[in-house]
Amino acid sequence: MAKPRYSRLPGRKPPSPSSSSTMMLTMLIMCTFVILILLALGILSIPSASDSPKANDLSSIVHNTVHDVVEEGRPEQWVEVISWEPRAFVYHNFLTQEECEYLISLAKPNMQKSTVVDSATGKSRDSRVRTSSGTFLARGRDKIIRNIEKKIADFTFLPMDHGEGVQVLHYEVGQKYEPHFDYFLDEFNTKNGGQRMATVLMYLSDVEEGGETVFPSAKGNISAVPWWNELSDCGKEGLSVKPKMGDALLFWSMKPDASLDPSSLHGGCPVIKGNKWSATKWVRVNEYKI
Ligand SMILES: O=C(O)CCC(=O)C(=O)O
Repeated sequence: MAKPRYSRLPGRKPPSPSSSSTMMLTMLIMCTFVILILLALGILSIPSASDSPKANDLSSIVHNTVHDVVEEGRPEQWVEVISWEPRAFVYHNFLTQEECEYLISLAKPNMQKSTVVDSATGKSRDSRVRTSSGTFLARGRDKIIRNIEKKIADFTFLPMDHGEGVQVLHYEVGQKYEPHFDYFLDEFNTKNGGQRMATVLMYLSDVEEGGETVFPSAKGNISAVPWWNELSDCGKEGLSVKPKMGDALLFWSMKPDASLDPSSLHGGCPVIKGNKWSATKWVRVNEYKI
């Protein structure tokens, strides 16, 4: 009869369930202890709701920025969120001084009294609502314009061929553009490219006083902007951006669900002192054929 085989090694007892749970408890206590030490030293922090700025909390906008790499000999570039209703962003030093001067020099010989679109007929007409002068520069007309249009496409994430030609505007003292929408309410103007979904407004000059771009229906605490004390009375009627040469304001006329955004109502305040030059690029939902 075969004999049962026994191991010569001393027998090991399997761990009892109570000893393994004691080990786990000890490890848990040790981990908690380590986390508490890291929290006390400030190496770890618990995110709280008050850390993240609320939408429309304009007092936080100076911190709400994205900085770009600083190129040698070029002013710093950074993007600032100025509002979520409407969605609006300022890209500081978007254009160089040379680009601003180039756009003005191209436009100057062809400036004409600005018009507005009649929402009943869809046709352009003269109006006291808009007293500036302006002209269009054809899309892609030269290398410098194409380079600016490429920068706009990168900023907006919208294709270059969805953009209309840049419209250069000039406002003298007293000239203005009353609050209006950039989207159309007629069919005629949306045949080519569909609705206007975003606007990039580039400031080609500083303005000594007035000339702000104002959003009278923006939601939020409009007086919390850092430049509040520099604004004209018109600028204080809403969320305002003070023109500064080279800066670009991007705002959306449509919400992310593609419905029209009435909070995008905006206007150009009367210039009180100095001159205002700006360049507007309207970007459509679809390709804009030229
Ligand atoms: O000049 C401004 O600040 C506003 C211009 C504007 O509203 C436009 O071009 O649609």
